[in-house]
Amino acid sequence: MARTTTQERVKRLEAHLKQENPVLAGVVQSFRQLDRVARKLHLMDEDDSYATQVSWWPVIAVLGTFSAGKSTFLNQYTGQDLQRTGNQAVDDKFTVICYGADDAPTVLPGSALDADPRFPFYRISHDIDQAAEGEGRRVDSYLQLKTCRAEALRGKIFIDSPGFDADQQRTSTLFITDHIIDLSDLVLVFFDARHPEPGAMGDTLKHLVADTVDRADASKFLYILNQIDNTAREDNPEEVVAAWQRALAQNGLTAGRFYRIYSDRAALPIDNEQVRERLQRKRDEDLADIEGRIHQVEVERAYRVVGTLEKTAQHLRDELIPRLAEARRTWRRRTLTVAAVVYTALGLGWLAWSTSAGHWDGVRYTPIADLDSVSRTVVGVAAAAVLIWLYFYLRRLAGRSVLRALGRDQSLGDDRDAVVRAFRFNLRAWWRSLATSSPRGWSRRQRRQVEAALAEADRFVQKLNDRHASPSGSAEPKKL
Ligand SMILES: Nc1nc2c(ncn2[C@@H]2O[C@H](COP(=O)(O)OP(=O)(O)O)[C@@H](O)[C@H]2O)c(=O)[nH]1
Ligand SMILES: [Mg+2]
Repeated sequence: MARTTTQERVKRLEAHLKQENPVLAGVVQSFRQLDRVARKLHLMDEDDSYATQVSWWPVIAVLGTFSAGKSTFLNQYTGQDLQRTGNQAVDDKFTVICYGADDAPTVLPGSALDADPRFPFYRISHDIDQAAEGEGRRVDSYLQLKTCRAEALRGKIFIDSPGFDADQQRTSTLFITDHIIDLSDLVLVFFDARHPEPGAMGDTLKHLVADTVDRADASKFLYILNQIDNTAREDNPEEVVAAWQRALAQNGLTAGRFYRIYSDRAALPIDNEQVRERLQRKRDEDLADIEGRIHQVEVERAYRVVGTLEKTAQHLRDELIPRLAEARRTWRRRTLTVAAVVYTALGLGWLAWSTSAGHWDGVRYTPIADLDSVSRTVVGVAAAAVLIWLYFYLRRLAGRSVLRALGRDQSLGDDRDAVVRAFRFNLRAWWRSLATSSPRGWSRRQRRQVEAALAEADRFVQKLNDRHASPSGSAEPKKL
């Protein structure tokens, strides 16, 4: 059978992960195993995969004002000259940056992201269209994808953004910014210490700070005052920082997650030795914190993906299969009830009719008494055939009524389509006995495959622990 496009993509995903994170490549294999089980049960379309429902990479977004040093930070972090930098607004696109096997950085247009479910912008053009009509076609002017073989990019996706200015932003850009904020695991919000008047950018602060501090996922935002080296030339460097802290506090950010850094590469020389040392120490501390957080989301994401594998397998075994078995039992009950009623009615009706027609002579049934044995057999077989056909007819009627009930069953939630599809597949197997409640396609082999996926999930957690747990045993990562 020709492999469908989704399956093709999942294959590519696996190949990609083999280079980047072999543990997760194994997880893709387990997802594909579950896919096969689900397809066998017809719970899943041929062109579908559990693997596409997982976000495989943690997303780290870098947002902030124009020329705050976002691109410089990413270049430094990756050790590559990936993004152009400069004080003029050099790029007005969102750039998704991820690991690629090629030595030379590769740039792909936004439509590549739009079409690829591995990335967080899958079908974004459709969403952009909803926010700003007609703009979806221009997805290439909003987004691009850069891949590059940089160790620092392994296992994560960064998003560099054009400078944010709430007053000048177009609906579509605002929409993408909000979309990015929603899907990111970590958001670095950059401000620029060169502009010591944070009061002048009220709307921007509102969007990037006030609107973010009360979110349920507020802890994923890190607010970074960059280019702190510039303050060295001020008479009172601390005052610049204090002004920012006040502005952020006015926008609701009172505690923590406020960092002060600068880029070694881009910084101006700091003459005052004392000031230099102080700024640098603070910078090193804060940078270590930020990098720690980046590493943490990567680790958490890996655990979460394995957790999703485990949940998917358990859900299949403990919810979907029992629901289908239950549906089969209802089907059997209804079939038996209907058959009992219909056969009894038929029997009684026939008895009444034949009695009144005088077919019974004592204990003999006269209409067949005169037939020869061949004809008797023919009549008997014909009668049995009609009764058997009737049974299958009633069985199908009962099955259809169960199918309709499943289609209306709100308690199935997101599983409804899958369960309906799988049950319809059961209905078609007229030869399978209703005595078994085991869903069609669910044999010992399938059960073993699901158990194997669960066992694998445990092994993956072990492997991740081996990789990420600190050898001293002090910080055993939680199983998420
Ligand atoms: N002095 C100083 N300049 C910086 C720093 N980071 C970036 N720059 C400069 O600021 C300008 C804007 O940087 P860029 O990374 O393009 O900003 P973006 O618009 O936020 O991506 C560039 O000329 C950088 O060289 C820093 O920490 N200190
Ligand atoms: Mg930039």
